[in-house]
Amino acid sequence: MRHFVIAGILVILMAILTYLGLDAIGLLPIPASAQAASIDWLWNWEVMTISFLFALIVVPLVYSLVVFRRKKGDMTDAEHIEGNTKLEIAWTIVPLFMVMIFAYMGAYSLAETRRVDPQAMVVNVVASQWAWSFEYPEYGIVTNKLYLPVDKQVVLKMQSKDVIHSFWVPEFRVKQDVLPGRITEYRITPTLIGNYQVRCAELCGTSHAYMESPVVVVTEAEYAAWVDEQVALLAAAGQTPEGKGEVLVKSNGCLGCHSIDGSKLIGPTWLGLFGSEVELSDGTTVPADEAYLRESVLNPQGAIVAGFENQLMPNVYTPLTEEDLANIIAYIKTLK
Ligand code: HEC
Ligand SMILES: [Cu+2]
Repeated sequence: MRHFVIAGILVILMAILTYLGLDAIGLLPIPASAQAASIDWLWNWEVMTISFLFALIVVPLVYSLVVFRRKKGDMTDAEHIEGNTKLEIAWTIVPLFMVMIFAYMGAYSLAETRRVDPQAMVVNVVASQWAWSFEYPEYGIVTNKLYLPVDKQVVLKMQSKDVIHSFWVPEFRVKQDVLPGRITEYRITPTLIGNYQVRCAELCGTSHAYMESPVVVVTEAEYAAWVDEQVALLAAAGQTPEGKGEVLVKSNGCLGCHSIDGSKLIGPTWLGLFGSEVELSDGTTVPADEAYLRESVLNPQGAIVAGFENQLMPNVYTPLTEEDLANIIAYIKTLK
């Protein structure tokens, strides 16, 4: 009996220490959505249970190893135990109930994250190898940064152009696959103003690791101002070829890989590209004229820019019309 009491106290101590230790590591990033609450609640109960089970197994094991060690010179056999029906029933029923309780908690938490607000705002998401593109259907805005107003539910209607991707903002907690040929929904209510990243959570090819885009949560007023600004830009853009080109490169996710400010992303920057001499991986140099830009988009596996890998630029832009291409080139020309 004495052993049970001591081991019992040690189990409780060990469970508390394990839980506090796991909690202190900060296994989850800060929660930034209303949906995070029920997920973190479930997660917390699971970590507590895991800590207790860990202690329940490890403490009696180590305790027995130390306390019931064979004494020197003791050659007698251990006591023979035939089994214990009560114990066996207990260790079948107790875990069964625990698993059932967790199943219920899991279902509750899932239902909480899917709670529908009929006022939710809609954003269409297109994933492609290896960029995200966001469309605000009410305004016709297309961008590669997801702007969201705080404390308002948004429903993302997501679709992939090629393989399976997965939309994941760790601070929002919820994760959802994005499939070709089918629209999947992702509901979230951001609760914390700040900058986040959406990252693809489904291995989708060579540059999967770089498939990230900014997610910006702002106040209601800042959001309205951003929408106005984008709508004005869009109206102005519709007038000129380079304006149309800018809209096209945003909606096709080009800016996920090409910067316009000189910084190096997955692909070369477009700043100062037109009219420059491009060094290719085979050591030759070509002038970046209209023909070269056109060829680079239609046949990315042709000439490869030195310092970049082949296969990284996707081969999916053939649906662009000649006019689209001319507009894109007109836009690239403006980036001096
Ligand atoms: C997934 C990343 C990615 C996307 C998306 C992408 N590109 Fe590229 N692009 C690259 C890489 C990497 C290179 C350099 C390797 C090569 O030449 O194929 C490149 C090269 C180019 C070049 C030649 C640049 C130079 O400096 O010589 C042009 C022009 C270009 N891309 C245009 C586009 C356009 C237009 C789009 C959108 C319709 C686009 N790219 C989308 C990755 C991408
Ligand atoms: Cu992906």
